[in-house]
Amino acid sequence: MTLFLIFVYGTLKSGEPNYNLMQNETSGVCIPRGVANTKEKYSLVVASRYNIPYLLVKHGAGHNVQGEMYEVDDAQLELLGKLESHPKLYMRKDVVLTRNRDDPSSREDFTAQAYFLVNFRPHLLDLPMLESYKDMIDGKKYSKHKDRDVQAPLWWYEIHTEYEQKI
Ligand code: PCA
Repeated sequence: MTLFLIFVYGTLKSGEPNYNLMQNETSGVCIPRGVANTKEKYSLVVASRYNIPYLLVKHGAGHNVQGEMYEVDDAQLELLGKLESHPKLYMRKDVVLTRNRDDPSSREDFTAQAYFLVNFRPHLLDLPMLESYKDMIDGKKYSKHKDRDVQAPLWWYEIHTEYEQKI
């Protein structure tokens, strides 16, 4: 069985709104592998009407973002891909991580995959950049898929350059 190393930085982290997807054993294999930070600085912002966390693909600004690693199988990867609308909205891409950032003697770099926002609108770079996501930061509460307005036209234009506003 092939396993993939995934870095989660947002609602899939333990204690956050979609963490249940990482625990449900019927969906697929999902083994916790500890915490890590991105080796490069990235912009992690909360955006859109639904207060969703996005890791922007451009690096250099922001923080060494903190997240959790999981080893997942194909079935779990497919489940996560659906949640994140990969590859239309988020795109899964390699990211270099550092474990034990605070202890240089045992520091270790390795690569995992994370869900990035690639074609992001430039105004996202003006939002507060987080080092570590938590729901309700600045009073912004995440809306789960089931709580979103299914009648509303696609809102992806708010954050993604490849989508237009439909009135
Ligand atoms: N879920 C994925 C990407 C953003 C989100 O909310 C994660 O936690 O990594």
